[in-house]
Amino acid sequence: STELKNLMREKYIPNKREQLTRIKKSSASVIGQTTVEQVLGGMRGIRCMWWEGSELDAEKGITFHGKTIEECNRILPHGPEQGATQMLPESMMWLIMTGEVPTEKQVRALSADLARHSALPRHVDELIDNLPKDMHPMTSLSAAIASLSHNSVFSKQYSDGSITKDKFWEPAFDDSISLLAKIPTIAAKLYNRSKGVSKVYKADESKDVTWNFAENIGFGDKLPFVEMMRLYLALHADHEGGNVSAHSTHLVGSALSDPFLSYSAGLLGLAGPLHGLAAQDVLRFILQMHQWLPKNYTEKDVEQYLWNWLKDGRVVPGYGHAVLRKPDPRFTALHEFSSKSDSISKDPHWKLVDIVSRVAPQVLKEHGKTKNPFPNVDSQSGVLLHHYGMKETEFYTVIFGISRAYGVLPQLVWDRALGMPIERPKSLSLNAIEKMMSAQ
Ligand code: CMX
Repeated sequence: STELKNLMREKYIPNKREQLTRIKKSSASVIGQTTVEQVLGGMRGIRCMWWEGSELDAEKGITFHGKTIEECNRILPHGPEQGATQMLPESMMWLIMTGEVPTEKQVRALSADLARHSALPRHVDELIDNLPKDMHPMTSLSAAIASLSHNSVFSKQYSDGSITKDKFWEPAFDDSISLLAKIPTIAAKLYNRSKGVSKVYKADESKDVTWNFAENIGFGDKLPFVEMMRLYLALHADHEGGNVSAHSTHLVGSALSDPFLSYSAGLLGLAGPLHGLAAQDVLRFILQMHQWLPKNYTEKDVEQYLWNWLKDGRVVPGYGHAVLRKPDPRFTALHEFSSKSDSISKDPHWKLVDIVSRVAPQVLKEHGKTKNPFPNVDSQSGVLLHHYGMKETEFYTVIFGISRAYGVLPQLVWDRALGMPIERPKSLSLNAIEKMMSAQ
């Protein structure tokens, strides 16, 4: 991470600061208007937030500094093994932070650095050991990440007054690297603990983060699992700034809470069923449906199941999106990966996911409520983990939580590098809204 930090200091930050100064000169320019519908409708489409690493288009889906998932997977450095074809989350993080594609050498050095910083302080180990074993792992993950704040370089330097505002990004960068290095260790400890396994995390500096994580949770000898996990972690990293996990990290960070506290808040948002928890809900939904369906079921049977589900007033997990109006390209990327794999494409649960992805859009269109009847990333992701033997559905959002850190922490570093202020949008009561409406 030393090279990345030096490049940030010498090249990327001065350039971006210059751009900000230029923009601020005409910052009274109007780029949008706000309607009452937006204020009461979850603030959809209001252009009011700065986010650098990725952009979400309703039709085309996510791009990372203008690059599609397919492009990223082609040009970003892969794992160190012969024949590895999937981008690494470390590579994606470099792209998100700098806007440039790292070299293989740069990524290997970053992986090694993350391995070096992966050990947990004793108090975090002890905290986890004392949490109820049946606590949801997202609650435990968030608590453990918050407790890392105890060792935050940013908090320490801020409170002892040893840094000025233009240098805030430096300890924020160090904390972010430390968090990225330790989150797989925490996740692995939680996973192993839930299975009654006690294991000290060992990270090999010649391997990437995903390989080390897989090794520590007992999947290390299966390259197909590691490759799937690399793709999974890289493509869940960032989805623009307005989603709940990204926005809450950014918001809490704007109060100059350190990266551990900020991301702990982001994880708590990810733990909601309308956001990241959908990953676990989808798999449970698919397993339940599979049990209910007759042995030689048809698309008609699936359609019937979906209607029964909707008539009970429930949402179909893994479908719909606040911004997207087409199938999620992250879904498509995972679907393509699966279709090329002999073993996954023969998995009866994956086959059902595949059939649902063809049947559900029609049913949801007819149901007439959701603005986007297509599958999102969560409708595909869990079944892949399940296929490779990770049957503990509660951990699916934890994997999402490891990944999201690769996207939102670079933004937090940028927030500090450009001296972004505390966020404080204007809120309105219903009375105030009515008054403003009648005055028009
Ligand atoms: N099944 C049934 N109804 C759905 C639906 C679905 N998958 N998606 C949306 N709807 C309903 C909404 O509940 C809402 O109904 P009400 O008017 O009765 O409240 C109506 O359709 C309009 O909603 P929308 O504008 O299309 O969707 P929102 O922007 O409000 O919400 C989302 C987006 C993702 C929360 C929603 O589609 C949903 O609940 N999907 C299922 C959960 C899910 O897969 N979440 C994961 C999203 C990706 C991620 O963040 O990880």
